[in-house]
Amino acid sequence: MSDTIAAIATPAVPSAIGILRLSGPEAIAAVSAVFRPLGGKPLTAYEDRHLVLGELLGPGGEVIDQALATISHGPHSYTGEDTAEVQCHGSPAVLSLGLEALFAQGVRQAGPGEFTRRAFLNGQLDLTQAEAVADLIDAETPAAVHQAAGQLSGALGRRVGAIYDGLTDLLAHFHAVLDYPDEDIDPFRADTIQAGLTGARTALEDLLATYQRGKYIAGGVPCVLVGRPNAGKSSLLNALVGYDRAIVTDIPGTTRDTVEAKCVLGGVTLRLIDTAGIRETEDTVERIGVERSRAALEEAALALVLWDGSTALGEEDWDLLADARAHAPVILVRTKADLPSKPMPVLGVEEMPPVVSVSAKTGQGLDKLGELVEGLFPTVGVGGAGELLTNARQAEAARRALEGVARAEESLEAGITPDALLTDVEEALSALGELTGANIREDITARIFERFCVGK
Ligand SMILES: Nc1nc2c(ncn2[C@@H]2O[C@H](COP(=O)(O)OP(=O)(O)OP(=O)(O)O)[C@@H](O)[C@H]2O)c(=O)[nH]1
Ligand SMILES: [Mg+2]
Repeated sequence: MSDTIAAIATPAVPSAIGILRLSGPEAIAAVSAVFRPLGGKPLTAYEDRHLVLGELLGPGGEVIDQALATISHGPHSYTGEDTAEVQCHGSPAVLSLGLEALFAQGVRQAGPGEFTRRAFLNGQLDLTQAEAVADLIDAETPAAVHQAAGQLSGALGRRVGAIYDGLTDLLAHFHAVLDYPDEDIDPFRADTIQAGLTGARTALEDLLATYQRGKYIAGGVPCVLVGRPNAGKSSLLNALVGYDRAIVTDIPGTTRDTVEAKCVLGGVTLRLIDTAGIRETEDTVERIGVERSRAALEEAALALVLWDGSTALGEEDWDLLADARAHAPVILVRTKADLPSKPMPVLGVEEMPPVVSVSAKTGQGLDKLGELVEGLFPTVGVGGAGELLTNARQAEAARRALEGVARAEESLEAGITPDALLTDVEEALSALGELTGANIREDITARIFERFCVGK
């Protein structure tokens, strides 16, 4: 039996409404002790999920706010336990007094993600849905919202569940075969098993193929800014994130280490990585910086190659462009568009990446840059929202499942005994079980919920 937890579920800043939340066996009793409905009827006399107007009391029994309260008896609640919520005015002082009053009733402060963790442990959500809760809270773009909302409604869980069910059916065939060890696999069964394994493998390959897109939608596209010293990389980063994240000076070689910041551009979350300007240098620190720039380029899914538009494109810019294109899609960015510029270079169609002129100073061209980014990472009309793999944990589990199925398929073709196949399929099933949380280890669960905020 778990204890009763409480938390302030809204941010600690003055706002119109603030919410106190409780879950556990004493949740309803504790709230009833600190909330006095107007009209005299006790809170417990109201139906579940009915909003009741009343007075919220502080630790000394004094009235601290006029508020709304609601109760839900388990298992018909978010966590599956008895729960209660108080909506009061969003004053951090009111909320902490209210929370203190609840603590006086013997409930304790909830840890990060503890409500959702209880929901998962009580079978209200599978693990992919629980992860979707955190993704939804963190969502910065409409695409991220749609993915997380779909996942929360169970789309990914159902997709994985269908593969799981197919493999479970196959196990039944294996067992039938194993019950008659002296006989060869009857050809009918062998065909069914073969078809089932192939179907599962294809489904898993398709699922794994969604990871790249899902990862970019949920976590952002790693996007490196490269160019010669003074090209305007740090200035562009600052313009895109909207504050002075990186140091800007007119001294070439200002940025030494890589600087990261997130922004949303063209409906796409970018994980921008500003880098040291690339040039030959004798300076030890700067040389390490240049090495880091090249390493960042290798990790990037998008490279913005910048050159100072008030100068002509030089040989070093061309080399850098070629380098960048070997690693990632490139957008060529001509900077300082507010200054008199050299004519745009004329390039052959084939060697021409998309080009845009921008000014970090006036903001000119940033919209166009956004359109180009969106063109490379389209966010609308691509379907599959909610059933993409979005994090490394899910992808790793899906990969192990695929390996198990592929091994079983090869073994069957090679005529290996059914019990060997059985082990491989069981491994695949266990990996899929981890993905949805059906059989996940306690320590891994703890790690997943750590990234949640308190009150969720
Ligand atoms: N007029 C104008 N000046 C700019 C613009 N962007 C950058 N600059 C100037 O160009 C100089 C270099 O800018 P940075 O952003 O530091 O360039 P960087 O590419 O990060 O340089 P390093 O870190 O040295 O590689 C600074 O003096 C900036 O003020 C712009 O859009 N318009
Ligand atoms: Mg810089």
